[in-house]
Amino acid sequence: MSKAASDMPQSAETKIPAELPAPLTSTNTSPRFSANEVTVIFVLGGPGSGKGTQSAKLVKDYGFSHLSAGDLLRAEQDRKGSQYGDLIRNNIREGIIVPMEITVTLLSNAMAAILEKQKDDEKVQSTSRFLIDGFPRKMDQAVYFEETVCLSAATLFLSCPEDVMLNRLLKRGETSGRDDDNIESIKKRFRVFEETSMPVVNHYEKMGKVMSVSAVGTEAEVTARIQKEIESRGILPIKGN
Ligand code: UP5
Ligand code: MG
Repeated sequence: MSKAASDMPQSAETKIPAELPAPLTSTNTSPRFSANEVTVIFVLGGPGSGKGTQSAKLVKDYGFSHLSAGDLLRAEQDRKGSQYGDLIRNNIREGIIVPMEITVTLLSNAMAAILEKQKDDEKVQSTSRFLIDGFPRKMDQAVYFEETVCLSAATLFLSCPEDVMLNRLLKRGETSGRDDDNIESIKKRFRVFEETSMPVVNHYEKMGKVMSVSAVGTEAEVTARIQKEIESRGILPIKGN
């Protein structure tokens, strides 16, 4: 079992194949982190909408910790000795969602590592604010994460037409080296986003938890829209605090 999986409590009711990490919990009803102490904002939007780009800006402006589910999966894929490397590689190339237990375990452990680091440093309390980028991509992931890891405070949704995203991804694909920055994979990613991930956005929208921002325009224009939305909602300390 991988280190990530062995860090997690075992479940008696796992529905996943034995080689995958056990779910975080089956009977425990309380999340690993309290939403009173840890603020989680999901960042959702189609492939190439600018989730990573804008998250980086929010880290700088508001002191968030940024966790990209895709980046964590790519790191696990490349980690020597990972038993999930091939599975993750194949799923990403096909634009298919990796079994949620793997992604949630990676996210939960990354959050724990960051919180552990800040424990002794009262000046770095801002790191208890997390942007979780590219997750949850499916309704069951959203439920599972909120039940076992942390309740989300809000979702930032970057709304972007496919033709704009396609151009950005093809351009990035010239140099990115990402296995999924090719036209076949991109089309599959678009379809999965519409069919599987948009229902998550709609779910949080109904709960009034979505900050929806147009991701068309320059990076600076999109950033300005996000800042306006975040500050008008009053869910975060004002910039620089
Ligand atoms: N760019 C950004 N903003 C721009 C702007 N305003 N104007 C002009 N250009 C702009 O941006 C993409 C490109 O556009 C960059 O070159 C950037 O400079 C430019 P980026 O910020 O990287 O967009 P992002 O939305 O982050 O695009 P990304 O490709 O990362 O999105 P995906 O959602 O497709 O990728 P992710 O890494 O999240 O997931 C990849 C795969 O991992 C999934 O398909 C899935 O197989 C798997 N996965 C799971 O299984 N589970 C998960 O929970 C998460 C991922
Ligand atoms: Mg990204």
